[in-house]
Amino acid sequence: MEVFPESLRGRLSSFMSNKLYQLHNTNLVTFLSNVVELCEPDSVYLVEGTREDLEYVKRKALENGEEIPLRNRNHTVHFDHPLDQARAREDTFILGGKIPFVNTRPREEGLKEVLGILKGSMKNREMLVGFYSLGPVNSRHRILAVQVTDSAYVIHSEMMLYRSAFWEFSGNVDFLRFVHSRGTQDIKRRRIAIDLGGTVYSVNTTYAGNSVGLKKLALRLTLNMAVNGGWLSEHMAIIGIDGERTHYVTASFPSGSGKTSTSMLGKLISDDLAFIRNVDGKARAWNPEAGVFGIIHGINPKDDPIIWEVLHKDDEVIFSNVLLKPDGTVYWDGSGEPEPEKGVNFTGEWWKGKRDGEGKPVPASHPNARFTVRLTSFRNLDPRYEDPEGVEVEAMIFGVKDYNTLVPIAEAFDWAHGVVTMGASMESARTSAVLGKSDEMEFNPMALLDFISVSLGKYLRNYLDFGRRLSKSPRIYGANYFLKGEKGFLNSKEDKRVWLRWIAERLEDKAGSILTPIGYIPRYDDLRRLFSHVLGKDYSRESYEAQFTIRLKAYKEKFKRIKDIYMSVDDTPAEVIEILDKQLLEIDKYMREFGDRVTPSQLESS
Ligand code: OXD
Ligand code: MN
Repeated sequence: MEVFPESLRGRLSSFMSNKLYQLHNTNLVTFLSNVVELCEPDSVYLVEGTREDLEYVKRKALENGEEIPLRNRNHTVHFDHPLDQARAREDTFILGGKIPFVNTRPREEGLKEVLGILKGSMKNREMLVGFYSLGPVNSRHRILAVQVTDSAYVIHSEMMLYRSAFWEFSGNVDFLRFVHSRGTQDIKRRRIAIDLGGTVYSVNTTYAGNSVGLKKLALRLTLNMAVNGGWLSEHMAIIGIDGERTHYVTASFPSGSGKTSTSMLGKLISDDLAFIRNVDGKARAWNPEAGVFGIIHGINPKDDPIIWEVLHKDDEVIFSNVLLKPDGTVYWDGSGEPEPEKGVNFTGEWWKGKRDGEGKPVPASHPNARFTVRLTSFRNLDPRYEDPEGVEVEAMIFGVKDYNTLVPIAEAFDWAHGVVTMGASMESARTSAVLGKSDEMEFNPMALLDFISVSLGKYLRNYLDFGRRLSKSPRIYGANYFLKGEKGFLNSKEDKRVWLRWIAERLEDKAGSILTPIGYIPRYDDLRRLFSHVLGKDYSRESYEAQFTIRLKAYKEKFKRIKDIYMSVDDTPAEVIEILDKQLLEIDKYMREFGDRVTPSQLESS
């Protein structure tokens, strides 16, 4: 490499130029020069990830008003535009041909538009460049990524959420590319354009789910890489649950339906994302991230003691879209603290009783308000999160928010049954993490529908094959923390501890099960023992019968809906339809014998 193109050289300090030069990475220089020519920043700052860099980025975020300091000097608050409080489904698209369920735009047209909006977007601003590794830096499976942005908040978040890896970019290594500009915050011109070749462009948005490239934008790229490479890139937590020994399980839940709280019940490896590979016949999992960008609504000291502690000690926290109180601390709904009279929130000045233009009450904090923290702040962090070979996955949980149908916990008959009837059949009440109405039931296979970047058929083919190639495939569990009876929720929040312990005991062949048409459910005696042992609670036979009655008719309707969906997808593997048909036949058989519902005691005695 001779000299850098003038466009880039003229914007770098000699210190930065020298650093970049030492990498000898022509791919990187070409990429950065192109972005500079497009976005026209005043200057470029390369963020290696040192203490000084962190101080610099934090100072920038405060100076340009992206973050506001709080009374605790390690805490800040960030606000996103009132119309930019969640992932923007409508404005996010893959560049390329049509894929069912996926928002796509013709490549040339979509690219031209987003590049047009990005043109000159960084004038009078500094362009920050972050260098990261998805996964442990020393892992042979790590994936390198570069974030370019004019937002110090984005880089500050990434410095907490990802592993910095500047010097790993040495030589002509390749990397994923994320180009972001706050733009003018003209929400009508918000665009998030995903080029599966390895680049994502994002503009006129600051909400981290749309702007922090390495999180949900990278997921579209890595999912595509995984499907083509025979591994899995999933929207899953990874946790170690204790029985006689630690068992690692993954947990896939749509945003806002129990994933973060579940990951706090065990040894924490990941709260949101997992890369899973076949290593010598075993499924092994890594967390591509090194921090948590979690929903803060409802976090309270009783139900979430670990997160509460993280948010109240002296470690670094970026709060977003909570209420900033006049005393320089923050408040969020569901914290159990009294609602303040006034403060500042995502709509500006806020007071109790404030209404928006349409007369609707404005909550003190947004339902999708968040916290950004490092994994190392959690006392339940498992040091193996840095294991370059990942942890072995023994079980996978697919969980949904379903008020009417699914039992709290069930075990699949086998890999393919679990993948199809539990993972691929997920339907869940809509989350506040995407813009739009909450609580509508949505088809959301593997909690991934928002992030899928290939056709569902191809995705499922890879999933089924992945398990088959393992010498021992993980067991699969379906979970639902939200089942209701006539008088409301049938379970309390802490019951999930029991379900996890039951899974551990299943893996150790200690707990039994009852065969049902939809999988195996726990036996009453085991649960009574576990409720007493884990929660110190008496577990009544009535509670058990109510929670584990199989609502055959509702299950049947659900699987019919799911089958219709998969029938409409061209490339659904025949096996998926066969398994759904078999599932439906099995339910029919029980319906002929028992009617619309069958209780565990009927099943036990039949
Ligand atoms: C997230 C999400 O932020 O899924 O994790 O929305
Ligand atoms: Mn998520």
